[in-house]
Amino acid sequence: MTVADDIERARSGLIMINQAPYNAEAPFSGLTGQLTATGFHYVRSNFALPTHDGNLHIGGAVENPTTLTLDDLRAFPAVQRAVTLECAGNGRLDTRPLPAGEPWGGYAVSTAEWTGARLSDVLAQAVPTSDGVEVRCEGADSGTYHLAPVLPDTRSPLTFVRSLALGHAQDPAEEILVAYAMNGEPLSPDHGAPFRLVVPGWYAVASVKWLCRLDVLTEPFTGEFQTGHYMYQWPDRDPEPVSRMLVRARITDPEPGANLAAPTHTIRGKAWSGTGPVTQVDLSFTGAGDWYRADLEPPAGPNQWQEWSYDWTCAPGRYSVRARATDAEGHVQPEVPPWNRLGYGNNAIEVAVVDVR
Ligand SMILES: Nc1nc2c(c(=O)[nH]1)N[C@H]1C(S)=C(S)[C@@H](COP(=O)(O)O)O[C@H]1N2
Ligand SMILES: [Mo]
Repeated sequence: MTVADDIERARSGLIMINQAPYNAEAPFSGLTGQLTATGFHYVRSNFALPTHDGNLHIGGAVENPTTLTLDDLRAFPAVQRAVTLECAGNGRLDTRPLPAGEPWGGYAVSTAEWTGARLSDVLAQAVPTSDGVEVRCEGADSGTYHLAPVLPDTRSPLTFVRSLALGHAQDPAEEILVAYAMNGEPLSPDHGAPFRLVVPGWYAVASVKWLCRLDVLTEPFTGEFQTGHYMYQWPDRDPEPVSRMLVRARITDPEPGANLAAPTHTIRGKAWSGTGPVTQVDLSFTGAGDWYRADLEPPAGPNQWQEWSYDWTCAPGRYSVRARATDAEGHVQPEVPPWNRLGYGNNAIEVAVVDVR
């Protein structure tokens, strides 16, 4: 088995949407369980797979610049957490007019169990100085951006770099991980081997893969993947950075195009939000008007999707089944995708057309 064979095999369960760089959605079954198996976890990479020399350099405005290896990271207290990651472009295909960008349907979302060191512990060892404001997080991947032909502002060679507010990065309660294991195995090349950030609650662009440098900055960071891409460019108001995941529900049973037998079916799904637990999921079957409260499971952990179900009594006919989630901050899914130039954050209510015979 060569490395290339291993990479091919790891991809075989996914729905590929771009060959190089490799981008792929989870299959429908990636959303049905409480966790997504690694082979079904979506992959989103802006550049070709990089080589990584195994070192994590920590510098910038710190008292103890340091270089950590995988073994060093394993020596920190380990945190194991299920975390729902969603690409900010998930659902782009359902927005109109259709923006440029990866044509994600609705399956660029998955939940894996990640193990790693807390970023707060890793930074504490380097001792950020008091004038630090952000942490610049660099991936080992770089190159010419694959969408440069349609997005002229990305024509020069780029490296994948993001930053986090220092207070966010240093807060142990946020449980930001420098993760080295996914579902109990070392990270695969596509998911950021040998280690990556996992930033719970945030659109997964923040979860820098192939992490190779952390630098504490005394000025806010600007860069293509921070202030160019991954900005909501609204038609009618100032741009805003993509940050926490917007509240959203997905239907996982019935499958799309299902033809169900009357008189009953248990509808199931997932719901998540980056701004607190989901507190309510409502279902509708007819279009405008009727909403019925689903049974919602409490969160199995602070950073993962919740399961919901609804015992539906159904007569033969065609139904437009919608599931609408509300979170603890009172955010509710909109009917219409919130349009922005690059097609981020489409959390519009899903409409599943279901035939009952
Ligand atoms: N270094 C690096 N990190 C990255 C990316 C990337 O292109 N390069 N893509 C980001 C985006 S946009 C997403 S949605 C997630 C996807 O993580 P996954 O491939 O493990 O699902 O990784 C993020 N981290
Ligand atoms: Mo993403």
